[in-house]
Amino acid sequence: MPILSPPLRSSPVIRRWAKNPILAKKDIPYAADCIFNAGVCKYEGRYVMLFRNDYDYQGGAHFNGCALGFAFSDDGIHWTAAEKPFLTKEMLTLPDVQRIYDPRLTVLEGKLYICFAMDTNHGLRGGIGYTTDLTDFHVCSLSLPDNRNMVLFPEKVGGLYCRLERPMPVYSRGKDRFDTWISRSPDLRFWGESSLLLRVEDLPWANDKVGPAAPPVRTEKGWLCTFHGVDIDQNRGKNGWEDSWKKRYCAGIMLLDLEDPSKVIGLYKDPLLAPEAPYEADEGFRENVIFPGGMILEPDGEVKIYYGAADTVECLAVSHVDDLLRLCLE
Ligand code: BMA
Repeated sequence: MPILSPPLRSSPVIRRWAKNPILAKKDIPYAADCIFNAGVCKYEGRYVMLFRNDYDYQGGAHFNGCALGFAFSDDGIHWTAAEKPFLTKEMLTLPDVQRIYDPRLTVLEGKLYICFAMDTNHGLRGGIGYTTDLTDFHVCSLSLPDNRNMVLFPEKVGGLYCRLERPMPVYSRGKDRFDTWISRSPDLRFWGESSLLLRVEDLPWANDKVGPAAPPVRTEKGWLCTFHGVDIDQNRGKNGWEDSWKKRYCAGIMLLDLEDPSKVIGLYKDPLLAPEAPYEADEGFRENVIFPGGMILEPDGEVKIYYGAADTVECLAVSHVDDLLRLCLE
């Protein structure tokens, strides 16, 4: 497929892993169709990934199944999926819940937290939970509708826990025009002190939404944060398995103040990663989607960024922290 208009290109400082995807349906020992939008962290001596698995495709935009599954790795590159899913639709006991998806992982005070999106019959909620042994699941808080793409900072800032999120205001902003916010909490349960962080209009390449991607990573210059930015064009037609898919998702990068993360102190004005590779732009359920959910800063400065491609497979791209900081601050 030709590059979408307007053309958007990835930054030269980031390199896709040559053997992408790093995880796909063929790697999963149970029912799976699309493996994507994973959270990734280092936990108890290994790399841990929690991926989204949409399965039992019914045509159009509909999958009967949506599950979350763990995979593990010693190097962050080669992954082995657990034998069974972590959470399936059938395991959800609340009567109102339809599905839980798009997990993000943060190790905070030694505990493995999972932020997630939850569709209910009465709106879309963002949630924060944790697991103690990779099998149990405890929910700490659920937002009011409509909110999602929550990510937790890996430590308290100024004595409070912090999260980024993307509420979905409809009445004040028109239909689809969603921005990134930051909120704070004394206990991970009650959230407030919310403020607007990054607006769609801050990005020349987005016209639809901007939301948190991987949980923030501490660097000496600030909190390094990826985000997703979306542009929509009504002239786009067939662009995946559905009759039409008109959006494009790219990854962006910014830097937040270490002491006060409600301040953006650096922002790269172009996309960090734009859909270009065949598994991002030409194949899969929704083409032209890059949706990062995990970022790991290695001791030697390498940064691994994990992202869902085309809502179908999980991929890896690598860069160096100094290059990413330069992009944000130039
Ligand atoms: C968003 C979410 C993501 C998905 C993206 C592109 O609204 O549903 O899970 O990757 O759309 O389809």
